[in-house]
Formats: sequence, structure tokens, C-alpha cells
Amino acid sequence: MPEVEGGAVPSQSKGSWSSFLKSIASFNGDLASLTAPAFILSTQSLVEFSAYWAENQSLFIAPSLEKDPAKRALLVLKWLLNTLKQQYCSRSEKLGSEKKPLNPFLGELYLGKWDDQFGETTLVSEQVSHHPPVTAYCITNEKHRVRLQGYNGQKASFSRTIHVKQIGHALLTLHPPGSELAETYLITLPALHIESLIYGAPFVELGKFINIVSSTGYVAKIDFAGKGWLSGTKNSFTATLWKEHEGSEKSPLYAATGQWSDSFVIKEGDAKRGKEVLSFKPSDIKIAKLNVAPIEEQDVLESRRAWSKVSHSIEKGDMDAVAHHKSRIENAQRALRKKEQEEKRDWDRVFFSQADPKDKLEQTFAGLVKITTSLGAGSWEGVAPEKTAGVWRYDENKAAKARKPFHPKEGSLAVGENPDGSSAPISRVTTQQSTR
Ligand code: HC3
Repeated sequence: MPEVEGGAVPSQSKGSWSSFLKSIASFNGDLASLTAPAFILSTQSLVEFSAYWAENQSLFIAPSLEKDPAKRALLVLKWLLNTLKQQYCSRSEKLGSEKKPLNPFLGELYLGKWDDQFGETTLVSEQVSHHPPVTAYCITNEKHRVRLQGYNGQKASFSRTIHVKQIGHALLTLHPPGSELAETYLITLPALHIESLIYGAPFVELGKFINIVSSTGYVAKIDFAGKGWLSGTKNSFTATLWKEHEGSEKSPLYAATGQWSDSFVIKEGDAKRGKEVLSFKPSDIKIAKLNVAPIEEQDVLESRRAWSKVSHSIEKGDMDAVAHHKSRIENAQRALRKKEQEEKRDWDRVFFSQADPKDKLEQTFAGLVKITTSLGAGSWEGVAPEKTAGVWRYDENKAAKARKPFHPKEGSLAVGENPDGSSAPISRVTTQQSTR
């Protein structure tokens, strides 16, 4: 990668890249408001990112096959460490840099399944809030009784580069072999910042920590110390796993060190003296892409169908058409919000609802939150309902009733399409060579 200011920026885009850099120095923290140059726009919406959690199917299922609770907790840690490469650097590896994803509209859906030797695993990802932007997801394998659900929003700031705090959390629920008792793992989300912005080839580096706290009493902490921080090695981390009241971060059962994007080792006991039990390379793991319905079979609210015209225009580099098709969706969304306000009602989420404090899961969750907070994660914003428009959970009752068309009355209106599938008339918008 050229280590020259703007060195990776196509020559015709140098001007727009430096204007973009100037604009982010004073942006308001709302990532959606960033207007990025054409070459850095992605055709993928943020609702699609939920799939990264389970593309390593064998590792996602593995904990539910393990009888020993300590080893199960270790397998959860191994799975999670492995998801990081997919979540945070698979795009820049594939595309040469981290592009700016499409901002999901309220009600946008990304649905699909993995079907393999582990049976069927389904993904439901839904944009449950637009202001602030929040995506909720639920990934379920019925055969092995594993479910991951969670939601996340982002809060950004600028100081030398873009820093992003993630607000929200994930909950993994599984049933150990032969047991009817569910166990739950609360997973916190790491902070991140963008590296190499100045050179025009942005990529993600993780910061702060992730905690995994289990209802079985096992606790793991992953500390990130990427390039430019403590160790100077890109994507580096140290992790420890211990049992509450029996061990501690300083005297763990297992410790892992390495680079989450490259390779790491897991040792019994502490990282310095312990015996190696496993060495691991995320790139050796088979990645299974999610099967998504062909666009013509998708609902109007499904991401790839809704954004298809925008995505084609980005691929063709036709920025006028990008702006035109984006504003069709944005205008339709504005009109719908206005209508809802007038009629004093809210958009119906198809798969998610607000958490019900009376639920068993919420009681377990409250206990896990206490442990997380006691670990010194004082500034943790994993539960900040005012910043994520609530605490979002998968709603089995809603999901059982969900059928296409998901919003028979307003689905087409929501994306600016006529009910017959044609585009609603809209005045053509022309812009400069950059768009949100
Ligand atoms: C910050 C980010 C959008 C958010 C992305 C999140 C946090 C979304 C949830 C996933 O589970 C994990 C994840 C991975 C990457 C995060 C993106 C990286 C860059 C993107 C910014 C909005 C783009 C900034 C623009 C530019 C041009 C620098 O890439």
C-alpha cells in the first residue's frame, strides 16, 4: 500500500478525497452524514454485516457439542476470536480498503440461511431504528439449539482519525449436549478506529476490549493493542479466560495471544508460562457465505432488492444515478415517517421488539451485565437504551407470523416503489461526484 498521503486514491479522485478528509475533521459523529467520494462507496448495506458472526459455521456450532463447561467457554472464545477477521477486515482484504457501507433505512431486512452438515442456520437482520441507526439480528440453528442475537449502533468521533464506539451487545444461547438447561453468554462489542485514512486506503483496527461473560460463571476478556497502540503489531490482542471466584484475569485457565486477523495461540494457564493447547489461523477456517434469495424473489424491504439500482449505479460509477436512486429511498422514508407522525403510530418491526424485563432471558442478562460492569468496564455502553432506541430482542411470536410481503400496505411506499414494482415518479437529482 503506498505510504504517501492520498497515495492509494485514484488520481481523478484526489480532490474529492482531500475534501472528504477536511469534512470528517468537523463531522457531528453521525457516520451516516459523511459524504464520501465515489471510489470509496460500498454496494453493501450495514444490515448485511450481521452475517459475519456465523460465516465460520463449524466454530459457531462447536460449543454446543462440548460436554465440559470450561472447554465450552474456550470454544466460545475461539469462535468469537475467529469472527473478528470476517467482521473487521475481510472487506479491506477483498476490496483493498474499507469502503463506506450503505446506510440502512428503517425496516430494511437481510434474510438468508446456511445449509450444511450442521443443518440449517437462519439469519434475520433488520434495521430497527434509523435515528439513531441500529441494526438487530438473530442467527439460529434449531438442530443444535444455538442462537446468537444482538443489536448495535455506532457513535463516532474524530481525533486524528475516525474513532467508533459500538453501542449494544450480543447474546449467545446454547444447550450443552444432553441438557435441557440453556446457558447464555453476554458478548460486548469492541471499539474501533480507522487506520490509513490519510493514504486513501482505510482499514479497521480494534481498540479497548471485548468481554464474554457466561451464565456458567466463565469470564473471558480480550484486550486489543493494535498497530500504533501498545505492541506496534497490527491487529494484536491478548485474551484470558477464567472462572469467577476461582481464578482471575491474572491467574486464568486459558490465555490467548496473537493477531486476530492472522494467527494466534491458546495456552493453558497464563500466556507466558502455560502449555500451548491450540494454535489457530482464521484463514484456514472454511467460510460459508450466506444463501440469500434471488433478487426477484425478495421482498421490497430486503436489502439487496431495495438497493439494487443504487448498487448497479455504484458499480457503473454513475454518481448521478446513485444520488437519484438513493434519494428515491430517502424521500420515501421521509414521507412515511411524516405519515406515521400524523397518524400517531410507529413503523412495525417485523422480527424484533423491545426486551420484556419479565422474560427469563432478561433476568439472566441482568446478572451478566452486573458481572461485566464489575470487570471494570465502567464506560461500557452495551446497554444504553436512550442511544439505541431501546433494548432489542428477537420476537418469536412476530417471527412465527412473518410472511412475505412483510409490510403489504407500506412496503413499496417505504422504498419509493409503486405496488406493481415500478419506480414511483421522482424528480431527478444531480450531484457532484460524491454521495452519502
Ligand atoms: C465504522 C464502519 C461502520 C460500522 C461497521 C461495524 C461496526 C458494523 C457492525 C459490525 O458487526 C461490525 C462493523 C464492522 C466495520 C464497521 C465499519 C468500518 C467503516 C465504517 C464507516 C462508516 C466508514 C467510514 C468511511 C471510510 C471511507 C473511512 O471507510
